[in-house]
Amino acid sequence: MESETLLTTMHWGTYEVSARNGRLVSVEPWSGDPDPSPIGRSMLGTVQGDLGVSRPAVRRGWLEGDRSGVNGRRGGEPFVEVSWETALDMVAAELNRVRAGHGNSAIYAGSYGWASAGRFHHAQSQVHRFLNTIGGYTSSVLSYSYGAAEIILPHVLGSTDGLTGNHSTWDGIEAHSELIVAFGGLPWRNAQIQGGGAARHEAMAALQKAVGNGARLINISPVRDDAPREVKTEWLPLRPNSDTALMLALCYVLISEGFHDEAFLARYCTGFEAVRAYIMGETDGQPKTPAWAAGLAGIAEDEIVALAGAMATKRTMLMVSWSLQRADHGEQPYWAAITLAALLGQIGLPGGGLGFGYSSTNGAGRPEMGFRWSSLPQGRNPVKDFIPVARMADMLLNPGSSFDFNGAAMIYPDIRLVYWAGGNPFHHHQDLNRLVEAWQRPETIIVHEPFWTATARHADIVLPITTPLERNDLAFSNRENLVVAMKQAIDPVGEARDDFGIFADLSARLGTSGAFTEGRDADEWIRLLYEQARDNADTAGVEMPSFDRFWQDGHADLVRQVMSQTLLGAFRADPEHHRLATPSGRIELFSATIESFGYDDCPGHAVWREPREWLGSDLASRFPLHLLSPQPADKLHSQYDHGSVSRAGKVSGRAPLWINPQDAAARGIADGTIVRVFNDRGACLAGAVLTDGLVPGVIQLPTGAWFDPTEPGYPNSLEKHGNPNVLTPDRGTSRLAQSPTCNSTLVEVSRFEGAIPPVTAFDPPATLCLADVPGMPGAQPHHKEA
Ligand SMILES: Nc1nc2c(c(=O)[nH]1)N[C@H]1C(S)=C(S)[C@@H](COP(=O)(O)OP(=O)(O)OC[C@H]3O[C@@H](n4cnc5c(=O)[nH]c(N)nc54)[C@H](O)[C@@H]3O)O[C@H]1N2
Ligand SMILES: Nc1nc2c(c(=O)[nH]1)N[C@H]1C(S)=C(S)[C@@H](COP(=O)(O)OP(=O)(O)OC[C@H]3O[C@@H](n4cnc5c(=O)[nH]c(N)nc54)[C@H](O)[C@@H]3O)O[C@H]1N2
Ligand SMILES: [Mo]
Repeated sequence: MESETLLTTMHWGTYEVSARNGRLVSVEPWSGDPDPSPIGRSMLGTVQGDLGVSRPAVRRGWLEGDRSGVNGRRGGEPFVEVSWETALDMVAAELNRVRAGHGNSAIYAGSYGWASAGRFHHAQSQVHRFLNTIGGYTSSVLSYSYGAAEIILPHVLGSTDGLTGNHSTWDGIEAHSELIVAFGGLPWRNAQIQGGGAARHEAMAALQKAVGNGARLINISPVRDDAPREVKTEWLPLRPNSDTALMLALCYVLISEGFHDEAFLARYCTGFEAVRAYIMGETDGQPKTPAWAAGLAGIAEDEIVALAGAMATKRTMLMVSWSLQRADHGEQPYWAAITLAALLGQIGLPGGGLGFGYSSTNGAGRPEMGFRWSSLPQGRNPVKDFIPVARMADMLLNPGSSFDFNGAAMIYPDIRLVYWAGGNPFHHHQDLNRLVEAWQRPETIIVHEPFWTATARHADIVLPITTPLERNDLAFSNRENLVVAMKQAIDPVGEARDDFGIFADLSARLGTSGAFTEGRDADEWIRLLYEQARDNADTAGVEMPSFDRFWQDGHADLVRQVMSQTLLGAFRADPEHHRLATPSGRIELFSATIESFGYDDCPGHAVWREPREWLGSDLASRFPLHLLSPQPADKLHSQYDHGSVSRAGKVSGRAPLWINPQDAAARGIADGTIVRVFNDRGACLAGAVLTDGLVPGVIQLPTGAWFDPTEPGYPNSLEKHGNPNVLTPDRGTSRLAQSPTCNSTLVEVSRFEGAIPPVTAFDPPATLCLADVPGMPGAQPHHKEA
């Protein structure tokens, strides 16, 4: 085959990919990207490397009849390779057995995860659509990213605008902001990513422009490096999880100095009186003074007073990162930030007000395209059971038990079969030792994966999946005006197939082929999705070329119609005609709805509730370091951790643990020391990196190292690679949102003594062929089918 260069899109960027004689030879950033991400290079050497799942594989114990789960040791047994025919027959039979015996709600297929960019081969859409055609499944709601925000914001602002889209655009910030206060900072590393595909990385240029125009930028975070790259920033270090206390104290200063905007509060908000009485200490006897907050946040009293003064006298934009709500009582910093912004009275003005996640991805602050992209229709799920996504291990461990969620009393369904396509729960879930235990409960676990990740290793049936380079697809993503024809660059690796093809064949076995495929093959679906997007674009006055023209050109650059917007600008201009979708139609600083739920951990207005785990709690006497586990700079979550870009950042093969020199010296730790990080939930190894860019008492271990326990399949063995989720708590934010709290974790760190166990996460698992399993009927020779 001759050499060919094609364009492809990943969540971290758009790349020019070349293959020669069937081998991938280069991955270079697309020339149109002003600030490309290096992550793309990690596809070289991995997509066609030895960690790909090459044939369908079945856990040996499962093949031998182990369905009890309790005695099974998922994660600790070898796999037996089988033919596609055998594997698909097994999957179809299991789906039928579980459906017939327990009903479709016994199938859990929330299947959370990012999978790959590409509209058609979106794994979650595929698995949901397939299961909906056969009677449905227990689903999940919310995300690990911003679950607490997804629940609190609609109560307070009437929607999630300003969280996942419809942010105030950068142009207004560049032109008007005089002060930008960034809670959780604005790290460049996270703005590399755009879900569904990144094209032009522009977030950092926008920040540079805003600061170049004279805006003062303050990074309020325990970590100095949360400042954006190459932008003049002041650092106001604070104790993790204390932002709510700081925000309430800023409100206190505004009120006691008479700086709060009474006209704004009267016209656009309800419930100011209730939250005012709380802030001033009238309801609980504790005024939320700067002195009070200083003791909690570790920021000097006069700095809090000065910051409040600056906010009140300048056009001030509050930027709150998503990370703040991934913590105990994570609803509160968001509600408190809205309360603070309402007191400042600049909501709806360009360069003022607030927004969430400005550099949590590349998209925030870029104008919307003004029309909807199309996506694969998922159909209707007849099963009504669902969970908030992060309650997954709880559900598996406690079938039939009850829990509260956003005003509802809920019951966990009894799950017998788990189906996962496009996610890595052994990356994303908290308290992985608890998950190892919970994961033994179901009768059957089916996973679709391109690579031997921990989730694949903990499955009963693993089906090998292509990466985007091995199939045709189509990329369009929110707030990007580039549409990419993601053409297949190489042959599928081993016997890998795409999720769609697998579900099409399963549908044929289950008699639902017509409903699932609607008679279309993958290329016909891609053309249809493009035509639908083109119709939507056309209605909004945006021109897209014909499909054939587009496919021939390889991409299309669209003209933006919307250029500028301000969050809640229309509401500010005319609150009667642009009522918010809250009960009062206004910003609810007090919510009678939330108050009526009667939750002590989330009452009717923003409050300070001490986190169950933080530097202020008793537990800190045993575990005196607060662990933050942010997103990794050199990859997306766990994806391509085995690639060159991620491996270059490891310390003796382990994830890098940032620690202050003061904390390190007290423990005899030097740069490069292999350390043991531990608490009552688990322990992992990591490689120390000394930096004074962290406040003492705080350490940082990014997520993404492939889970690598010393004794796979058994909880509480030492994790060798530096996966922070063996340490994080599996607790909901509150009874309101039940969302993840990974950023509320206490640990201790010590030098690791003794022989350092090697990392084995990057060794492919042992696989046998069917003929090697004694007593198995239908034994087949171990070779590729014709
Ligand atoms: N401690 C801690 N934990 C966290 C977080 C944190 O801040 N701290 N952050 C959380 C957040 S915000 C998130 S979003 C989650 C992310 O968690 P996940 O989204 O589960 O993580 P990924 O590593 O992106 O997993 C995607 C998987 O899909 C596979 N894949 C890729 N393409 C395809 C495909 O076409 N088909 C199939 N079937 N599979 C495919 C990849 O190989 C990969 O294994 O992690 C959460 N966990
Ligand atoms: N390179 C890269 N970028 C990514 C991802 C990735 O995996 N890799 N994942 C993407 C995804 S799915 C998501 S959801 C977003 C997440 O985006 P974010 O939630 O914004 O990202 P994090 O890296 O978890 O946290 C940002 C910073 O918040 C700070 N922080 C933590 N706790 C506190 C606190 O209590 N108070 C304050 N003030 N600061 C705190 C930490 O120092 C951390 O560096 O990132 C996206 N971007
Ligand atoms: Mo996320």
